[in-house]
Amino acid sequence: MRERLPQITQEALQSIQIARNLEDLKNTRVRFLGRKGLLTEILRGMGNLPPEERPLLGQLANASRQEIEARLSQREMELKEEEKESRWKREALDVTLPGVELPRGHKHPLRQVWEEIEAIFISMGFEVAHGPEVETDFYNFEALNIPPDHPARDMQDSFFFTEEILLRTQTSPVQIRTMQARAPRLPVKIIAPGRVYRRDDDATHSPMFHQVEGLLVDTGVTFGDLKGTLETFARRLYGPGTRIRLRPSYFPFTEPSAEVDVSCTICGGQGCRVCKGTGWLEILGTGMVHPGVLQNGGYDPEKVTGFAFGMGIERVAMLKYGIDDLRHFFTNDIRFLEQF
Ligand code: 2NM
Repeated sequence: MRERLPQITQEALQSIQIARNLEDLKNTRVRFLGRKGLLTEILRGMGNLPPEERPLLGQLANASRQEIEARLSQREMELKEEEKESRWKREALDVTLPGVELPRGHKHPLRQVWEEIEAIFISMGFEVAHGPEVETDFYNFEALNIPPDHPARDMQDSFFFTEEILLRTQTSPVQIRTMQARAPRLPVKIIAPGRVYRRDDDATHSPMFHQVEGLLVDTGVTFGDLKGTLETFARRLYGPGTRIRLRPSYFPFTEPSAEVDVSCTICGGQGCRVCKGTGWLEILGTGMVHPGVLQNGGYDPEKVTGFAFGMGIERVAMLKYGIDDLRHFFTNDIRFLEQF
């Protein structure tokens, strides 16, 4: 037994030294100091020794036990410290690492063009007006001088909720509502951008699309004001070299009426695929506001005149970027959208 004791002590100290974690250490403690541990067995076995040998062996065994206990708690502290250290390393926030880059979105091309058009007219002193998308027959048609037998009123052309209520087919009802709210104050100088709805669906027509309409009512407004305003607009939108031309046309709510062409934004007027060889692109409808429409808005057509115009935002965007199919705007294919 006297030989076994130093041997067991050495084994225990070695086992403590090589313990890699607290679990190892706990097993070591059990193996040597536990109820059936090696050192415990020696102490128990002392009963079988001659009485004169007991005190010395008891002393030695206790000394061993104390040394093992001391080394165990020292090693335990070391291992706890190591585990804390490695947990810090695992969980620490390294502020020098590059951040996670989030994909950045941007405005839809139609919204970009919408805001560009708005900014140009705002810079010329126009205010932006809004109104409901669900309209009455009165504001959408009647007040705009669109007669009851006009084809636009047909179920084929508009979305009706009832005979009287429909989705607006243009933003002109906003102009009537604004005039009525303002009359008789002057000037009325507004643009009305927004969604409009028509029963159309092909490469150049969508059942929902976007329009900007404009209206200027004041004393002494002339066709010259109309032309100068729209020429300024076209040059701001498409560049200073842009020319415009007016062709006679017809709208129920204006008289006289005209279509406005701009020199082709792709070829500059030489003739190409986009302008179909003509050198011109049609982008606007316009005219002097019909006296009956001014009257419906609450203004006296004997005292004031006005001009109005309207354009489709999809069409302006298609001509600006050379897009061949309007349905690209609504398919939401990211490969299309991220080009703008
Ligand atoms: C167009 C063309 C010509 C227009 C007329 C009015 C109103 F309400 F003042 F009568 N707003 N917008 C107008 C005139 C719209 O779109 C092609």
